[in-house]
Amino acid sequence: MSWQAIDNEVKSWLKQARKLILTKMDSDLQVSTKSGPNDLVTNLDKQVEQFYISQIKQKFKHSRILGEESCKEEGLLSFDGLFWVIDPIDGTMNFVKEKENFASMIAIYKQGKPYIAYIYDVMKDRLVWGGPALGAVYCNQTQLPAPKQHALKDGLVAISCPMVLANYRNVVEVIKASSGCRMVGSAGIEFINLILGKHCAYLSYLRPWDFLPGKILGETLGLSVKTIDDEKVDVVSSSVVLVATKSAHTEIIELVNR
Ligand code: 2AM
Ligand code: CA
Ligand code: CA
Ligand code: CA
Repeated sequence: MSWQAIDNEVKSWLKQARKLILTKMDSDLQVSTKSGPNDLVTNLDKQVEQFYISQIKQKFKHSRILGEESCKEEGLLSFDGLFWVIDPIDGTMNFVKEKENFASMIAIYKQGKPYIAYIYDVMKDRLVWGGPALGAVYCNQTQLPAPKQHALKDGLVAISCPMVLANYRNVVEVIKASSGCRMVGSAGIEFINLILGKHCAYLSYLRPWDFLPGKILGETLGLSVKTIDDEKVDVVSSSVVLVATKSAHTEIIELVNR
C-alpha cells in the first residue's frame, strides 16, 4: 500500500472530524475531568477518537492503535504492520476555554519506523503533514523549508507545565537568554510554531500521543527532539521533551543541566 493511499484516507477523516467539532462545539459539549481539575476530556475528544479508530479498523486491517482516550496497546514498535497513535483533541483545555489553539493529531509508524504524521490546527484549518514516507513536510499544499536555525538569543521559547518549571530551575536562565517565553497550551500547536520557524524551542512534559506526530514532522525537517537530559526520547513513555533548532538545543541543554 502506498503512502498516498493512507494519506487520502487520513486527510478525509481529519476534515470530517473538523466538521463534527465545528458543528457540536457550541451546542453539545460535555466536559469531565480525568486526573484532576486541569485535566479535561469532552464528549468530542472521545467521539473523534472513536471515529478515527473505526475508520482505521475498516480500512487498514493490519493495524495497531494507541489512542489517548481509549485503547493502550503494548509491544507497539515491534509490530510489522501500521501502528497508529491518536490524539483526537490536543489542547482540550484550550478547546473548552478558548475554542481555538487546539489540534487533532495522528502519527503513523510502519514496521516500527516513523512513516507519516498529521497535526491539524482545526480552527485555522491548517494541516501540517508529511514525514519519511515522502521525505518532506507540507502546510496544507505548500512544502515547507527546513526551519531557520535560530540561536537561542534570536528565538522565542515555549515552556509548558508547572512540573518543568518546578524541577528544572535553570529553565529561568533559558528564558532570560532567549527573545522571550510563550505558552500556547497545545503540544501540537507548539510543534507547528517550531516547524514554521516561529519559535526556536519547546520544553514540556509530554506523553507519546502529545509528541510523536510532532517528532516525526520536526525530525523530517532537521529539528532536534530529545529529552531534557539530552537522551533519545523513548517513543512509548512520557518524558520531559525538548524540541529545538540544533543551535538552541545545544545552548539549552548546557543551561538547564549546568
Ligand atoms: P491534551 O490536551 O491532549 O491532554 C497542555 O500544556 C499540553 O500538554 C496539551 O498538549 C496537553 O494535551 C498536554 N498534556 C499532557 N499531559 C497533560 C496533563 N496531565 N494535563 C493537561 N495537559 C496535559
Ligand atoms: Ca488529555
Ligand atoms: Ca495531547
Ligand atoms: Ca488530547
